[in-house]
Amino acid sequence: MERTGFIFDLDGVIVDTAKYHYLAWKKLANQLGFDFTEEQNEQFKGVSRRRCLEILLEMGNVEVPKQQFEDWLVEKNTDYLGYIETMNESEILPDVPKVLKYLKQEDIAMALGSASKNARPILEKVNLLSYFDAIVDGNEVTKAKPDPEVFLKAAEMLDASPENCVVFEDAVAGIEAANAAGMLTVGIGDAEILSQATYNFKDFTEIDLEFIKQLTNS
Ligand code: B16
Ligand code: MG
Repeated sequence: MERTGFIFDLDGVIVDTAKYHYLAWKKLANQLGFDFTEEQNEQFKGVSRRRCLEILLEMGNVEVPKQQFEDWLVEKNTDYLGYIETMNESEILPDVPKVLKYLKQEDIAMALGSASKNARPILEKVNLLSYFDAIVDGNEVTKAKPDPEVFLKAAEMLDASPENCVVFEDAVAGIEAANAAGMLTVGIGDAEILSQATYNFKDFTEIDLEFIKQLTNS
C-alpha cells in the first residue's frame, strides 16, 4: 500500500531534547529534596508535561496544593526554555535531514505529531519548520499518547487516510498511539522496548533511502 503521509515525533526522533527535559525535572526534584535519575527520566518520554509532574511528585512522595502544582509546571517549563534557547541545527539527530530532504523532494506530505507544547519554537531553532505540511503538538490535542488523537489529527491535516500513514516514534506510548490509529509504525531506539512497532531501527543512520522509497511505493 502506498504511504502518502509521513508523521514524525519530535523529542527523541528529530532532536534529543530529552536531556534538557531531564535537567529541568532534576532541578525541580532536587529543590523538593529528592533525586531524579536518568533512568527515571525514561518514563517521561512522550508523556505530557502535566503527567510528568504528577509522576515526579509520586516518586518524591510529595503532596501538593493545586496552585502550587501549576506554579511548578511553569517553573519547569521556564528552565526548559532556558536550555533550548541556544539550540541550533547541530542538535538535529544524525541522518534525519537525509530522510526529510528525500521525502520533500518526492513531494510526500509530512507532519509533526508531538506531545510537546514547545514543538514549533524547537523546529524553528533547528531550521526544520519548513519541511512540515502540518504540525500537531501538545497545544492541539486533548488526549495524550497512547491515545491516537495526535496522529489521527495529523493524518486529517495531511488529507491522508490513517492506513496510508507511517509514524516514526521513540516512545512506547507513541507506538501504541500510532498502532491504535491503524498506521504503520517505525520504532526509533531500543527494539526490545519498542517491540510493538512494525519496523525497528536504532536511529536514522540505520535507515537507508531504499527503505523509505519502499514505504512510499509498496
Ligand atoms: P513540553 P514528543 C514529549 O515530546 C517529550 O518526549 C516528553 O518528555 C515531554 O514531557 C512532552 O513532550 C511535553 O513537552 O513540556 O515541551 O510540552 O516525544 O512527543 O515529541
Ligand atoms: Mg518522543
